Amino acid sequence: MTLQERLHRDGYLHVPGAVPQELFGEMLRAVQRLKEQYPYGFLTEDMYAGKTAIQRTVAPKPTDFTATMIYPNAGFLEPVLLAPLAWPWVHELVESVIGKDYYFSNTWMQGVSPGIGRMGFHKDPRGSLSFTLLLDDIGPGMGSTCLVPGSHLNTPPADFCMSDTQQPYPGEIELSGKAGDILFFSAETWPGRAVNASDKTTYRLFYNFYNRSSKNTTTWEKTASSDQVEKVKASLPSSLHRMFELDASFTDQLRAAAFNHIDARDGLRSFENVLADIRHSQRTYGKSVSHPKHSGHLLPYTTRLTENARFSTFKYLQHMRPLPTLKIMARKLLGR
Ligand SMILES: O=C(O)CCC(=O)C(=O)O
Repeated sequence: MTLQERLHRDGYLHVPGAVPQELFGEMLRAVQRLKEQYPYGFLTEDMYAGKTAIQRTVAPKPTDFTATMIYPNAGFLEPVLLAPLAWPWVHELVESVIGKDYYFSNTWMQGVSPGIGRMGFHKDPRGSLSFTLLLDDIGPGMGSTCLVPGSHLNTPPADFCMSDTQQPYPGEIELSGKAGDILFFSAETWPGRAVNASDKTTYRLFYNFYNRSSKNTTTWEKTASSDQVEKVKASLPSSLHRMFELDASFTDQLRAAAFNHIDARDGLRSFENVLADIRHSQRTYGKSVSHPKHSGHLLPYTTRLTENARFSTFKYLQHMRPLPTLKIMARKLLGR
């Protein structure tokens, strides 16, 4: 089975030893510089609105709202951290999921200190693919991403299926491995984060890509300087520069020329969204999601993960649990 087939089947893919040793040494030195300069990371606000991240002066506590140490735009601060963006095999995998002509949407480094609890299972908007690069050897229970394999197909948002999304779920796995491993995961799975029960802070880099029909901006558009963006582009082959070129009006064109998927953009926690998600799935599973007018592009809020799958409304509904579903319905009725 090819890497692509495994990614499409499972919704995630572990690529051990992905980073050549010499490059990894350089990346670790860059990471060390970031840790020395910003030992506790940053507090971020709405990056899409251009809000500048604030450097933290004290270590976050496990009980803090943002308990992990985040280094937004890490790869724009240290371009060597974006070296994996130059690798053709990475692009083959990204393209196999979100089509050609995607852009690089988000990148950050994250430190998870001992004692930090789980992040709840959720779904993120359709139309994207992410990977993490492990900067430490991270075994189970050491604060890595967890997810339920196969949950990218025929599943409602996690909130409808679990009475407590913070609790472990049967069959979940952790995206753990050795330093230098890369782990892809789809936003359509149920990802979350495992507890860090070890005595060590573990660090990972995150990279996220979007197809142009699903989103028209990035976290770095208003928060990285043009110098930083130019430096990153200069470190990559010119054929890849398009990943850093944004054009909101083209996204509008892609959306306007396609049938309306806008209502099904993600797995938000509302009942309407689940109904829209079912309609969207019925219209897209088992069919080509290629854009009818713009070659290489996908329909808004789709990925190629569903092209060879069959949607079963029965299977989808079977995942839902009565109590959490009733709670969500009650919140809707009470207007909360
Ligand atoms: O690994 C993590 O910290 C959480 C990953 C995740 O759920 C996400 O990026 O959506």
